[in-house]
Amino acid sequence: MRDFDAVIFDLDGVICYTDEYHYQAWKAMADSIGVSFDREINNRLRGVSRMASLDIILEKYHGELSEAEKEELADQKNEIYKKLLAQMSPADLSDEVKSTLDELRRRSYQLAIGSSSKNAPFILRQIGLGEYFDAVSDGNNITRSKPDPEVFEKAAKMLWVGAKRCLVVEDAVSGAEAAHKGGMKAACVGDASRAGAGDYNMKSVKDLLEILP
Ligand code: B16
Ligand code: MG
Repeated sequence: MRDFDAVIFDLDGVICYTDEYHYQAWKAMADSIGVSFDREINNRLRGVSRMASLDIILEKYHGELSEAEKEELADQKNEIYKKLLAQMSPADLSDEVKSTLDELRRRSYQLAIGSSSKNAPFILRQIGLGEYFDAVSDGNNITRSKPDPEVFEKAAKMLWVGAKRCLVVEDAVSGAEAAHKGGMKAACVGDASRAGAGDYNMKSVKDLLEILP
């Protein structure tokens, strides 16, 4: 018997890469209020929700901001970010990721997205995967961000698959932690793989084909 029935993919850092766009957009916002922001701080924002990311950036801000002012700054960043996302196209989906997804589908696994991003549906449309997944759980249907397991639990529920039968694919340590808290196993790439945060720590997404017969 196989160990899993469904695979839940994180989006940013697993299916495609939008960190450079996040960086440019946060940098423009930070510059506008005179806060220093660099790639090291940007790395801490991986898998973190938009408002929690803003709080990290504002650690260097000397002053008081109301909740409304913070919302305004987050909106400002998101408008810049969306303009950058509009440049994305199916060419931003690698052959490796697409062929791995297709092969997993051929092997009859259910495939879902579990992303913190509220822009997930837009990004998926941009890269040509708008109608591809059996379920999309993202920043629009959750109230708690990773490492809380909510986003993955909701994806499993949409698929009608129990937590133990789901494998989560993540690039962020907080995402692997979220999978574990939700009673799921995690297969990691990138940062999370280097940190040994997964039950499987992979070199790249295609290694899933060894884990999932
Ligand atoms: P948004 P993931 C995450 O996506 C990003 O890694 C993180 O940097 C971002 O702050 C978060 O989405 C929220 O994104 O502002 O578009 O709602 O890795 O969970 O797919
Ligand atoms: Mg990610």
